[in-house]
Amino acid sequence: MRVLTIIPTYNEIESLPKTLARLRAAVPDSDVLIADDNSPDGTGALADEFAANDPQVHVLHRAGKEGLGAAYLAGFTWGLEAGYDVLVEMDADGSHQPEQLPLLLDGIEQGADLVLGSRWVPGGKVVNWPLHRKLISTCGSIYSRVLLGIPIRDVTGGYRAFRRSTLEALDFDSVESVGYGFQVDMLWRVCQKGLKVVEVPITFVEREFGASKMSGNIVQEAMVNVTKWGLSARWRKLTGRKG
Ligand SMILES: Nc1nc2c(ncn2[C@@H]2O[C@H](COP(=O)(O)OP(=O)(O)OP(=O)(O)O)[C@@H](O)[C@H]2O)c(=O)[nH]1
Ligand SMILES: [Mg+2]
Repeated sequence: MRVLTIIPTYNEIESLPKTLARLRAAVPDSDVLIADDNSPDGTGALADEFAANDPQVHVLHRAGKEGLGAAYLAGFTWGLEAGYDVLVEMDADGSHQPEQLPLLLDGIEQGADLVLGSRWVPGGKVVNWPLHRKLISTCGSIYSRVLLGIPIRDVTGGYRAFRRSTLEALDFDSVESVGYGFQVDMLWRVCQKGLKVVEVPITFVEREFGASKMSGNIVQEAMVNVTKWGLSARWRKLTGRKG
C-alpha cells in the first residue's frame, strides 16, 4: 500500500518540524504532502527545505488562505494523480499523534473504506482541552449522529485515512464547506455511498504552539449544514425521492 499523509498548514512554523520528524520516524513508509496556503510566517519555505532534504516529502504551495477543506481537496487530487492507495489527513499542530497512524492504516488493511481517528469511542482521549471545547465537540457529534442517522461518535475529527477508491467515488467540485464542516461533509458523503467507515481510538492533544483557526463561524457553518443535510435526507426518505 502506498500511503500519502497530507498535512495542511497555515502559520505552523513552530509545530511543523516536530510533527514531520515524528511522522517520518513513526511511519517511514508514508510519503508526506504539506499543503501550505502561502503562510505569512514562512511555513511554506520551511516545508521546501524539508522537501529538498527528503525525497518522500512534497509541498503543495497554494496562493492564499482558502480554508482547510480546499487545501485537503487539492492535496487529495495531487495524491490520486500520483497513484497513492491510501490518503491520510493529519493536522500540523501536534494534535494528531503520528505514532498512532499505524492504527488507522490497520483499519484500511482490514477492509475499511474510511478510518476515523476517534476521540469519543472507548479508549479515545482528549488531552489539555478546556471544557467548552469538549462540549462543542461532543454535542456537535451527538447532534450530527442523530440528525444524519449515522452510527459515528466523532464526526468532526480530522485524523483520517481514506482508501483511494473512497475518494474516487466522491465529487470534490460540489464540496463547499470549510473547517469542521468539511470533515462532517466528507463523512456524510462517504456514509451516503454505503461505504465502510470504522472508528479507532486516538489520543488528541491540544496544540502547544501557534494559534487555533477554529471560530464561531466554523461551528455555525457545520451546524447549519448538518441540519440541512439531515432534514433533506429525511424528506427524501418520506417522499421516496432520489437526489
Ligand atoms: N492550508 C491550510 N491549512 C489550514 C487552514 N486552516 C487551518 N489549517 C491547518 O489545518 C490544521 C487544523 O487547524 P487548527 O487551527 O489546528 O484547527 P483546529 O484543530 O480545528 O483548532 P484547534 O483544535 O484549536 O487547534 C492545522 O494543521 C492548520 O495549520 C487553511 O486555511 N489552509
Ligand atoms: Mg488543531
